[in-house]
Amino acid sequence: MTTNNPDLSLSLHGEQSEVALITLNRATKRNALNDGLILAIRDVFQNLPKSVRAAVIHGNGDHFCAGLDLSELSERDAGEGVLHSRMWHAALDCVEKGTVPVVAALHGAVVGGGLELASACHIRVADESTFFALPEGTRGIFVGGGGSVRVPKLIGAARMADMMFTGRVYNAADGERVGLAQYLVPTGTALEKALELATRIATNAPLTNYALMHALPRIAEQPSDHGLFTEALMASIAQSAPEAKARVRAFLEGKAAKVKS
Ligand code: 1HE
Repeated sequence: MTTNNPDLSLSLHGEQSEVALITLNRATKRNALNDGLILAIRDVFQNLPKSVRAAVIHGNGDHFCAGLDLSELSERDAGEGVLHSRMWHAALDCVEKGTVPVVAALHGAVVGGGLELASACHIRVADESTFFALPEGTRGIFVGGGGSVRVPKLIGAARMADMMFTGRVYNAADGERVGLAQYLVPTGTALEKALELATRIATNAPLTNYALMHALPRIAEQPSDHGLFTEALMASIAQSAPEAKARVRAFLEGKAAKVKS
């Protein structure tokens, strides 16, 4: 299935078309994100088909994404630069605060805006070819796609500053160790693993997934007292949903899977 931009495609997977696979299709430019591609990402996440319960994003070719298309950087003035960055923010907010959890399947370069895109996703699966970097520091620019907000939440401000001060590149294993990815898998298997995870996520109650996407990150940023109160509200809403009651009943009747080690 194509989107309105040939550099981005969408296909539906699973018995009920419950998993959306979104593919960056600009391998000759290492999936560098030009304005058209950023707007296409915004549009695709804003308009996912109703059947979709979870999504996967990955890149065609040897790399996930080489970041901002540097050939477009040329002649923006300060005001245009603000609007450009805000355009990225709006698009990546549609990924992070959209309707369904998003799993990023990573390989090769996950750099600059590519890391900003990956960090807007809810789960990152990196294969062993993956490397993470923020070359903005050495290109004389700054992150503008939400990186200074999202990356420190994954690895802390000190590690992010180090990446930008020194041009440090994290390989896949070190990236997983510091928190840039939650899963590390053999080269060539990130997409398979990401689809497996998304298929599993799609079986959760939608309200639980919604709470994980929209309540948890807000609670984590609230003062403890506020956070505990918000948690109580969310817990109460979730457990009063008919689907939650049915799932708990199924467990008590021995009809639902147990937690396995
Ligand atoms: C690009 C870009 C790009 C590749 N914009 N065209 N991002 C960067 O600073 C990363 C810049 N890219 C790289 O360091 C390398 O390209 C890679 C390590 C990702 C891959 O290397 P390689 O050897 O596989 O490919 P290549 O030969 O370097 O690139 C292939 C083509 O893609 C080539 O174009 P061609 O016409 O000569 O074939 C490259 O110019 C093109 N290409 N990366 C434009 N990024 C919201 S703020 C976000 C801030 C940022 O993201 S700053 C950018 C950070």
